[in-house]
Amino acid sequence: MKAPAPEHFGSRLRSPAVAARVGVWLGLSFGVCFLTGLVSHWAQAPSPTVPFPTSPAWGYRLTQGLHVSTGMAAIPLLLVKLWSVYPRLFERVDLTGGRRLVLTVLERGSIAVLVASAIFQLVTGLLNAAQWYPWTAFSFRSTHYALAWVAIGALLVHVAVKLPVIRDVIARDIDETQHDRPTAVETGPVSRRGLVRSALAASGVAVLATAGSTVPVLRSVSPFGVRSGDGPGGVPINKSARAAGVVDRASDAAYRLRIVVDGTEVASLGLEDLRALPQRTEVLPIACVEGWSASGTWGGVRVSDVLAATGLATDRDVGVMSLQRKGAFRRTVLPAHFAADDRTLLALDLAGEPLDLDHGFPCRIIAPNRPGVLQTKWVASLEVST
Ligand SMILES: Nc1nc2c(c(=O)[nH]1)N[C@H]1C(S)=C(S)[C@@H](COP(=O)(O)O)O[C@H]1N2
Ligand SMILES: [Mo]
Repeated sequence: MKAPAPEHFGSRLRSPAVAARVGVWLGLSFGVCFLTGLVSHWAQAPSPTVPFPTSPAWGYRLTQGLHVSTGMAAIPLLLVKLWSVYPRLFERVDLTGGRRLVLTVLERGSIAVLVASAIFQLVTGLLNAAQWYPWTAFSFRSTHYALAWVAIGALLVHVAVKLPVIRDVIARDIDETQHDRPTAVETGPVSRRGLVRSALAASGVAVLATAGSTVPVLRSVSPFGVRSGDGPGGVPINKSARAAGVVDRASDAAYRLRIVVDGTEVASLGLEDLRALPQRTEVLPIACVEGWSASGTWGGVRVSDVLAATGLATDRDVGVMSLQRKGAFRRTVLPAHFAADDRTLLALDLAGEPLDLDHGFPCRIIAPNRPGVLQTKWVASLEVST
């Protein structure tokens, strides 16, 4: 069997005119996805040099919704783009001459890295948004983050190398043949313009099919919005009390919230003690890193009031320990400025009802502009170091 050559691929649809146009949209999606990904990484960092802001309260909901939507949008675009350029894999490479050799190696190498890292990012992101974690060998967050830099670096090199061609074909009519391979003659039922439009339409469908998990009015058109269904109080449930293994401890009538300073318990508050403190109501979203989000009306006590009730100031980071014994999210850190924010609650109620066991009963953290993963449920203790 002989390897195919570029002339075996006759379709006129495969042209720089198409690749560049789809590429521009793909580049935009990747750019927004990368920047919003950086925001998410920053929001989850335990103590970043520049503190993550507590306002606007809906900020993370917006950026993470954009992150997952632009990632979804990129999937059909990447497929069409790869389809439109892959015959070039079979091109014979002319390796004579130093300058050309360097350029070829740079171009081909950056494309190999770009394609591999782009596919890796979209596949792992998609699986994560579907809450399916088939990997055990590596941490999703650190790998997805590291590969994002690889992908964006390779993308910038690729755009720089291709810029002259991109500018030229974008300036011309899409059907111009200036840059086509001489063998590209075949015409079919689909025009180039039609192909680009279909790619964009497919991308729009991919976004709509998932965006319902963030935008309530889109729910009916989102068959894949993983958590588009409602949980108690109109907020979906991410991990149930049973799955977290906390049913007994969380429903124990003898529950007390422990306040710990430098490793020693200095006070403890029962539910009636918490109810006796000033009660506040805040409308704040749960915005999961997996892309879904939902707004809730939370009632409860300010974290700063709880600390003040035991004589503590809110000028330090507050460790939040869950009743959950296993799992990465059982302990989180509420940075000092989050703990001090008036909207940051130890929530006892959702939508006017006591918290459901699955939403974190007896109490949970709910803070503005905070990734869902850090909104710790079934709080066992608040811990401060002096
Ligand atoms: N203790 C504990 N708290 C947790 C989690 C968890 O697994 N354990 N999951 C977090 C994640 S990833 C999200 S998105 C929110 C979801 O809150 P909800 O289930 O009430 O919607 O809870 C967060 N709090
Ligand atoms: Mo989450």
